[in-house]
Amino acid sequence: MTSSLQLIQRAQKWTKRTAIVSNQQDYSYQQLLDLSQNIATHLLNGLEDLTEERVAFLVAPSFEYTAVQWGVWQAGGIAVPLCELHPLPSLEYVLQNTSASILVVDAAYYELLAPLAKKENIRLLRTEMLLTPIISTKLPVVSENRSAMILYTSGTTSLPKGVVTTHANLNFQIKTLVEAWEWQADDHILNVLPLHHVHGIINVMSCALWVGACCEFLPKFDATKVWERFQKGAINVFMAVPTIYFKLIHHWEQSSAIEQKSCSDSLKSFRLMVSGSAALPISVLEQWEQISGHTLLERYGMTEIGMGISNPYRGERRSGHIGQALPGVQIRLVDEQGVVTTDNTPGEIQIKGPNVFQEYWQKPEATKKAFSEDGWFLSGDIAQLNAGYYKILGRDSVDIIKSGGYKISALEIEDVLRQHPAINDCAVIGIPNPEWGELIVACLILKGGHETIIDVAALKNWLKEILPAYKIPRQFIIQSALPRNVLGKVTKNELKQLF
Ligand code: MCA
Ligand code: AMP
Repeated sequence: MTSSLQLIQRAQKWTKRTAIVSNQQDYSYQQLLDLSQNIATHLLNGLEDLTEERVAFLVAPSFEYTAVQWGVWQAGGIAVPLCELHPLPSLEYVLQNTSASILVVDAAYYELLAPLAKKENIRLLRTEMLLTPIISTKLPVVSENRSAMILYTSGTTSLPKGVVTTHANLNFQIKTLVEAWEWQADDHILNVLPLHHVHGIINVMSCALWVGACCEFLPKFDATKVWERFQKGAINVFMAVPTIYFKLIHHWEQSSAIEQKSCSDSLKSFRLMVSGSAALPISVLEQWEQISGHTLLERYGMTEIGMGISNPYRGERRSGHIGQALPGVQIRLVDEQGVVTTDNTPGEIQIKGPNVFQEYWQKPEATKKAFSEDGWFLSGDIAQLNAGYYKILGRDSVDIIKSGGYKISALEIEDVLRQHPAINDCAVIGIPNPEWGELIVACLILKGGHETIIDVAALKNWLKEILPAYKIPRQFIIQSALPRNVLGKVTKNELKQLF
């Protein structure tokens, strides 16, 4: 059966090739097509089309994850991948916010989510149940302009917003990278990234599947396992956030000289190594160059736009710079007066093109605010063009933190901290850190005064019930008051000096 979706249609061209390696098993494109069709039929459950119903799924990175995603799309649903690291309140927020009607979960999460699914009247399905063969029904025709996926991203509001992309957006996001980075059918990429963000879903998994290449999954990042896998051969493309390269370098440095040589030798046959999602420190770029002989290709993206700017695959990869606009993507820099800047003058990165998302889920006001009157998406990142290469200078908001490649809202953490019985007020900031990019830290004003003692371990445990580990502050200081400007706003840059 031919699919109306390009990514899935293309898979018919190379049915015998290996699409996915997971849990030490190879799965062909034919197996992926068959299972995803089976899953679509299960999801439809007699309906002709899910007509953009939201299908949330909590499935480990694996062959099954990909098949569920393709199954949702073929059934006409919107894919809402959930994060395995999220505690129940974060999962509940996404399920309620999207009004998901179906939730697919691996067996490990069934007990946790069954009561919530019952409460929200969501059809709960175990992943393994979707594997049982079923007589396939006719699948709906899904046009390119229909919504395909909702990913959650933090911003300058407390709670994350759902970013809705259409199939046309995703196809374009994939195609521009396939062209720019010369993806080939013989490529074999190792995915160590979580699959609820663009980096893992689009740049790694979907680009590989677009060209008939192979995507191999590790269930989660582990430096020892990554180096072991590199040494076994076959992998020739790798993409990760700077924190991961930092951790791989650290592991290499701890190894014996023989081990180091073997690790470095294994990278000689690689075609491409990419870094993104956060600024790549020049020290990491240089150390990796020494270890691997590769100059990391740094690129810039956002959940709302996929990738927008990239250093070239061929040609100079300039350290400390993110490169040039990708094919078909328009970029301009605009200063505080609304004037488009010229070379060497800072401005906000604004983006236009078929890559740009459709809307924030059920947030028309936020969507409107995210665009200029003439239709450019306002990134909030400040950059400057230096002799043909963009360089990121910072962000227009101190309330957005990038840690480990995750975008985190300081306001969300502050709102949670203020619910703690001992905390009167607080301010959360990110401070520069070589490993994590930014480290989350918090300044607390306690109800009992600044001489009160608070059990930090207990506070962290309390936070872990509500927030994922990567959003938990790593350092706390107690003050009697927060520094504020004449308007009463906390002066976070001043606060940074305290840490
Ligand atoms: C975890 N830990 C941290 C942090 N995260 N400490 C400080 N800061 C953090 N941010 C601590 C944990 O609490 C734990 O400590 C220890 O580190 C190990 O935790 P674990 O979860 O195992 O960490 P890890 O596996 O080493 O995680 C590091 C990681 C992960 C692999 C870099 O953060 C990651 O997968 N990041 C990628 C996120 C991503 O894909 N971003 C793309 C979104 P303890 O042992 O004390 O408890 S951006 C995007 O998609 C746009 C479009 C783009 O441009 O790409
Ligand atoms: P997210 O919302 O998780 O998609 O994160 C997008 C943000 O990550 C961007 O707005 C940038 O602030 C940041 N980012 C992505 N790539 C880079 C890069 N190469 N250098 C600096 N910041 C980056």
